[in-house]
Amino acid sequence: MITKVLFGVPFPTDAVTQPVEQVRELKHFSVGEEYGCLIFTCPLDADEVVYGLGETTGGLNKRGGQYISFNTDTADHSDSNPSLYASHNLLVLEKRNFCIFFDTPGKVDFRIDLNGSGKIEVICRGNMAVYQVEAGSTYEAVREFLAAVGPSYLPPRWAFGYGQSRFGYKCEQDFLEVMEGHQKAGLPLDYICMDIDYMDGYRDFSVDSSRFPDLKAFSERMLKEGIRLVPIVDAGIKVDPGEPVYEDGVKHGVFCTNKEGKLFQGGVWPGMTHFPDFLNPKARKWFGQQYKFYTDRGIEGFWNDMNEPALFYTEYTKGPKKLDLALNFVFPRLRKKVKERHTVRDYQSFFHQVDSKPVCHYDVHNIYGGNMIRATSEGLSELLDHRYLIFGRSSYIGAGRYGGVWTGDNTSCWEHIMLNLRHMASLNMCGFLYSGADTGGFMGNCSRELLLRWLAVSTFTPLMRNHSSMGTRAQEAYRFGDPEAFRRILSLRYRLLPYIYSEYMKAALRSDMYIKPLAFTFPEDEKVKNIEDQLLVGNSIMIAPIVTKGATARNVYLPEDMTMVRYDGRDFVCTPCPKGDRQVEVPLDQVVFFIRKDRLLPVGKAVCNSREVTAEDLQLLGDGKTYELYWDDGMTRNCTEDNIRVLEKS
Ligand code: MIG
Repeated sequence: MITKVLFGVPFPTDAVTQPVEQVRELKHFSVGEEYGCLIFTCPLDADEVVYGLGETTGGLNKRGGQYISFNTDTADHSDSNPSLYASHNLLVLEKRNFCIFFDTPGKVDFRIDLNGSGKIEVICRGNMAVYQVEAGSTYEAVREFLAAVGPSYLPPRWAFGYGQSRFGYKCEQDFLEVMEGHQKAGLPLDYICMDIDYMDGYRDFSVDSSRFPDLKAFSERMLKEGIRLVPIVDAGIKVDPGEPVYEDGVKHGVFCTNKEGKLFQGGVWPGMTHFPDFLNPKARKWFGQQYKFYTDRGIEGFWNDMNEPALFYTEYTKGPKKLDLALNFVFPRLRKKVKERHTVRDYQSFFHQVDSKPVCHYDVHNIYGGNMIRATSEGLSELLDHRYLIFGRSSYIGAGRYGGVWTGDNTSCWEHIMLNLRHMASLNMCGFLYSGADTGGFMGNCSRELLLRWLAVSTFTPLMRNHSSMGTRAQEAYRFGDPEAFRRILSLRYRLLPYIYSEYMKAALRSDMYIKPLAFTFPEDEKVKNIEDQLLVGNSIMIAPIVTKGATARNVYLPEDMTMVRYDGRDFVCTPCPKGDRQVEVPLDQVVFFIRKDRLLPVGKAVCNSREVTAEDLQLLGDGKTYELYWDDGMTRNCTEDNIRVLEKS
């Protein structure tokens, strides 16, 4: 059962869309007040596991950490950093079959058994709703929460293909090279992302015509080869008198204002920009309509970046650049402090219009990014009559109805494969089904071994995109010598596509998670509670990937009898395995995963593009009897249970 408790008059975040009964008391948590803040406290048993918080650092079990919801553009994804790009204020108390959502657009400080305190403390400002769900199991509690949030975003089928990206692709030639590189090496591909260099002077809704003389013709040419272009769109609109998008935005009053009542200016890639007031429906509408620039040119997939919003400086904190660099060099710590102070000041210095009243950005900071995704999604749903791809960087719970997320600027290191796994499970609890990390890592140089192992993990995440930063080693799968091992791993993604697509769509239609921790399915098994490197993907598969450098084998715990599947690039070798621990060899060019007891896994043919994937002649692996397959044309908006049919093992 889901109920809510109000503290003051809550700010409407639109996170929860279904009606929820209001009650007076919170379960499990007591509430105090100090220095104008609310403090929610819940004592924890020694063995209690706490899940949740979506995209945060730390373990899948959040115990022992501090997490601050305050959307931040940061490349530090280590456990000592309390804030990443998103705010997903949901805690899941596994032992109590209970989850609780602190629905406030401002900063929230979560201290979960911090320094062995033996309790959860949540500190934030009032004027908020707190939602709580009690159910017969943890899994049911989360599903009831997801139902209250509302149905997940539905991407087109091609969005489940493999995507290639790099901060540094500039002109047509670069994109052709990437396409041909994959084709020549026999590697599948569905889309290539266009990073900020496609734009004219980093202006949204523009293209550099010296690099792309005819974007429409180019996108059509790529599409003939099955490759879609997926441009980036940033939050800020360049201050640019005389330029139509800018002038139109000014004319329609869609930008945030400053203390003086003028349009606020913040420095990002294009130089000074105005920030669309995504909290205002009129501004969302305006921004969404601008995508016509791309849809007119045959483009139907996008990523939204810098929507925390990231600020390099503002009209109030623009200091001399040289001094800033020098300070960073000599006193990096001091510079960090100065920056932090600037961030607060910057976010306090601009305003939104909510119901015709000014609202300080700082107080509603965490819902800005998600509302950019919403603006994009609502615009595209008017411009197109079928599904489109959209994923963003910054988000708040509820944005999962409008699009997906990627987890930002990670690093080419082994720890971040683990972080990727944890994020997937935690994001799914918060309604972000379409998600994934920069496969291979964004910062730093990726090794062949790391990329192969990472691809073997991303094979199971809805968003499977290889992305890296300029200045790092080229990371396309054909750049590491003999591509055979990459071909083997990537072919698995396309052979599993009918399953991945089907499980995703069923999860979305049924307020379910696509990826979940083992404990959600095996609540009685004490051993699975702290397993973070094995996850359930859909309802048939358990994965247990290699996440350590140099390892060629690992221990896997099977909570029930399962079928082990070894994919060597050609055949699926199935071995029945009894419940319990097992040492499993996984050579670098293979993927091993498990099919659950009494379940089936449909697999298709190895193809090089999602348009060649069909639901015909699927092979059924595993010891189950039936499989419910969701299938449609991959584009229609008419996604219902009617598209599900039952496959039987003969
Ligand atoms: O300030 O567009 O997270 O994926 O390649 C950096 C350039 C801006 C950050 C994104 C990253 C993207 C990069 N962007």
